[in-house]
Amino acid sequence: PAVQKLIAIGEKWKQKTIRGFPKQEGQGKGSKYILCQFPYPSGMLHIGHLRVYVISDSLNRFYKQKGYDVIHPMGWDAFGLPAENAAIERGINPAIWTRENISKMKQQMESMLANFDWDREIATCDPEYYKFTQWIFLKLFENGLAYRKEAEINWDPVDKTVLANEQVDAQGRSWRSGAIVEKKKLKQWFLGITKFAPKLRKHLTQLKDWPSNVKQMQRNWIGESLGTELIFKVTDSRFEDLVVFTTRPETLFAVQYVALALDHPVVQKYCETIPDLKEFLSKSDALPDDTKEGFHLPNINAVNPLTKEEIPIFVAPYVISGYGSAPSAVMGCPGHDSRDFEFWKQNCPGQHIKTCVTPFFDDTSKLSEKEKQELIETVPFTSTNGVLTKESGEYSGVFTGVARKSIIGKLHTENLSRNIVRYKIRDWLISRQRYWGTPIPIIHCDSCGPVPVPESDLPVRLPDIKELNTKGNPLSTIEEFVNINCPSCGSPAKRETDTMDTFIDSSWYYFRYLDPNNTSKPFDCDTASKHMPVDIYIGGVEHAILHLLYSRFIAKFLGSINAWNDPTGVFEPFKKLVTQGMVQGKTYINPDTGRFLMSDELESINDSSEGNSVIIRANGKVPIVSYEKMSKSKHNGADPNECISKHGPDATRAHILFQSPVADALNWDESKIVGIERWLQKVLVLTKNILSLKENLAISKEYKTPTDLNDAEVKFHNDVQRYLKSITESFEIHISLNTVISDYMKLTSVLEAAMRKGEVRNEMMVQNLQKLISSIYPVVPSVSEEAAEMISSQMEWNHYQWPAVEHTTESQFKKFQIVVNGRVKFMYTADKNFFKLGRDAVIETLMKLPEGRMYLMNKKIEKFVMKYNVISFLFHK
Ligand code: ANZ
Ligand code: ZN
Repeated sequence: PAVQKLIAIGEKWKQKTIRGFPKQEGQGKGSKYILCQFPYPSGMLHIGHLRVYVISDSLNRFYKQKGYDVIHPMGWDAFGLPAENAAIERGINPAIWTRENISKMKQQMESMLANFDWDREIATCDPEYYKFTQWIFLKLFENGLAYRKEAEINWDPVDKTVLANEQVDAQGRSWRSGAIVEKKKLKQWFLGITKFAPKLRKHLTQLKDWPSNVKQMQRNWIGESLGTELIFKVTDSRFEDLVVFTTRPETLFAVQYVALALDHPVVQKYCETIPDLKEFLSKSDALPDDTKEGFHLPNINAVNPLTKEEIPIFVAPYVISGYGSAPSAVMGCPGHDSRDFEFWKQNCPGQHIKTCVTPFFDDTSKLSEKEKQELIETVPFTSTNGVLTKESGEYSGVFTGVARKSIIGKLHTENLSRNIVRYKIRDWLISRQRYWGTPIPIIHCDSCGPVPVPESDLPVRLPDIKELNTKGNPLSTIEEFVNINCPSCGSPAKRETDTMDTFIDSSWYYFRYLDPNNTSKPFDCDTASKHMPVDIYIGGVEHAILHLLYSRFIAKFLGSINAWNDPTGVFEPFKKLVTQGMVQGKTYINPDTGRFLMSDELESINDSSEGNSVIIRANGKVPIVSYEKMSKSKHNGADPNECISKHGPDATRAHILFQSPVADALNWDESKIVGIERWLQKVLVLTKNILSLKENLAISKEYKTPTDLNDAEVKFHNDVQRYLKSITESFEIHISLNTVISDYMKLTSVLEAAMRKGEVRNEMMVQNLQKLISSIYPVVPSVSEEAAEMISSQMEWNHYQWPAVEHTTESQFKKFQIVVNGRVKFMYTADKNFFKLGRDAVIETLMKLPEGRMYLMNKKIEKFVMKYNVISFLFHK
């Protein structure tokens, strides 16, 4: 019944809470842009969504109560494969499927009482939106940042489309379908993100409010290395010099070969004359990335620029191509690099390994002689710190760092070296051979080449299709779509039929929210500049690289074409980033078979020692229990709708925040929600009880905490302030929402205890009850409204205002120790300014007390001292 009440309260206040409350007048704190990552409209809100939206909605309501103009929008990342696949399965248009899902998910967001600015709602599949995705593409094209080239690409054989590098995991699998990605050569569209690599890298240091692990992931992905290009001349004059990239020029004395990437021009040239090489190349495509296969190029050697020694040249798939500006080549140093070491062992087995760097031990080294010797004998010795050996000519005995600089300098004067910064990141491949995405606004003309669609012809609409029945790109089969005249010369031409990666749609949506109805521009410059960057961005850590890197790139690009202004000049889109941890489900495994068990295969038993435990129904055994990422196959999913309908929206919201810190993984355990339900009931009962206090109930709006507090009131007042301060800071500074909930509970208990003991005056009880009810509003809005309704029926107050944290006070009273001849004889509680009465008045007052008469009467005072809380008498014996 108590739980029923919470559900009913949720229902009663649903409309009011999702609409939110009117702007708090006269506070003028400015605006706050609080954004959570928008969902893909799959049709089902899952528990991970619920977690992000509870976090962002709580912050939204908190800042509104504080008097900010909060922007808290919601929309739909609506293009993408699942819609297309679902449409193929069901034989309907993906647009219809998507729309239906959007309306279902909107309802689910409403049942969790999420308060979003629905007047800013966008869906990336709306022509009004993708018109401007296309506009951005055209601007990129205009600036040389969108181009088409033949490239070896990642092909997902299941979804039959190309993937960006960022969308292939370390095991070579598609991030979406999980299929092993194949390599193919195709003409594709790319965006020039590498041009922004230096800024994307550098500005990471300015993102003070981003989690460091996300910044580290981006740093690794961008992969800046400060290195040197060295020139190796070759002994065959038909070829140009080889340029190798190295971060370790001081290892030149131990270089034993040069290795070329498969697509190096020298390799391509040799290929024409050596059939074996051709065969090597064709089979190399299938080799894993860490392969140490090699092909020795005959009749040609490279010349070490420092020692002038001639060394062999290999073709080696482990040299990554297209990485950096020059064609890829490395100098192979088996003695100091593990990859080179493996390569050498495989291709030149048994041959000598050169070294030129040896460890250096200073006096403070803690290593034993044995350990030192072991380190000296380690091959390869890969540390960048050490000294050069006697094999290193004039550099022998010199520290690696010093030798590096000096070798670079020497070779530089001979035009054989130059310092460069190189980035690992590649340009962003955005072509997708699918229907449900933003059409690329380009027309291919035989005489003019790729011609941009004129801005006035945007959007290039996706042709309406009744049904999609094959995978692959249906646009190329629609004649009316494909055939068009060239906007430049008028002759018959063909439209581009690739659509864009959906990550482009989501790379600028936060701008569109600020000006969602603009029909002439993606967004107004002044409006965007006023509200950007987003103050708090909340989302999953799985987007650490993909979405967040793309968004940073596009925001910077839009800044570079003056689409928005940023006085700091960095054009970073997200000021503070909150990455919420994954929600994991309780998983039961049969210990014998390793099979995941469904809930109806399990049975609860009451084991008195351990509380509730679970056994497998079929065999009575105890299953293995763990928490894992929720998935259908593990039968460990939790349904947010079910939780809301069983426990009400507020308990669900508070429970999800209480279970773990926002950044940590959350092990979903619904049984623990009872603690939250009890707390919410306590709040309602407490409200009722305080309101039933008879006297002095109706406090005026101007009621201030009185100054004549007794000890109990002082403690009560100070406890309340302490928790309020902690709650405020948890929202404002730490975003520590689990502590907010525990502070709510403690605050409630403070009021409850005071109520029970009756030591605090009624007005103060009511005043601080109001503070409690206002402060819980961000997380549990319907219970807060319910309690506020009860209070407001008796007095006027604004529960939407965040309660001010008052100063803590000291007691008006103090306990004094009365000391006679060095011993404490009794205590006396008096106004803390009791001393100020002066010696005679103090003594007179004390003499009136029974204890005073007993210890102080008829004695001759030798000495009298008042200090701190001690009143000391020395009597003559
Ligand atoms: C000689 C050397 C000696 C190297 C040594 C390392 C250790 P980071 O810092 O990760 O960028 N390298 C250069 N280009 C490469 C390519 N296209 N494919 C594969 N490897 C390549 O690594 C820079 C080092 O990676 C470079 O320094 C080069 O090997 C290798 F004891 O040059 B080094
Ligand atoms: Zn033309």
